[in-house]
Amino acid sequence: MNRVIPIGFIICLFLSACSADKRSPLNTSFYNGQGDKIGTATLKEMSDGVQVKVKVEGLEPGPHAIHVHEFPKCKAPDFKSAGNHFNPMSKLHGLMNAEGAHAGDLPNIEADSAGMVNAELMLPDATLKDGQKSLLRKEGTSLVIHSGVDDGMTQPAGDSGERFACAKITLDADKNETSDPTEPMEKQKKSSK
Ligand SMILES: [Cu+2]
Ligand SMILES: [Zn+2]
Repeated sequence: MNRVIPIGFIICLFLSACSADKRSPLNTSFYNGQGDKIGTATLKEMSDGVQVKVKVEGLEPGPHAIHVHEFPKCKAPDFKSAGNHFNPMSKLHGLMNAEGAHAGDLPNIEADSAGMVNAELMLPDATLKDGQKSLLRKEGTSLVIHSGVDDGMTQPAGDSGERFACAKITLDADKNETSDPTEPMEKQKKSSK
């Protein structure tokens, strides 16, 4: 179970990218269930949380749920590998829930009639620095866009429908732009050869 610690340490050694200033802004890419890149996200450490800029195309027009999920694993086609919502403070789901919200909960994004999104969101209970609320703690986390809408209330995930696209939030997320989404474990094996 504790195997994640030495692996994280080894990845840090290879990338020498573990100092806080290299963590922000952090760029990553969204891939859909067919493995096509459909957009990008840029995460930036701010005084009041982490800003998330999302640029995506190829969505159904209308609102879509988007959340930070707990694992940096975007395994197509269903992205179940991303796990539940990022929830370090053990709250309930939903921005409209009195006992919420998960630190990874975000307002819905709205795709225009061409299926494009250009949104600027905020994660007030997250950081890119070290600590319990860090999006980069352990191996990292991920951003998931759903086919449906988050109702802000229903447990455990707002009745948001299928997972349509996924972007890893890891220190090396932007170093892998051109290749297929790869699991951190596989990447670590390759780079140690
Ligand atoms: Cu989600
Ligand atoms: Zn949630």
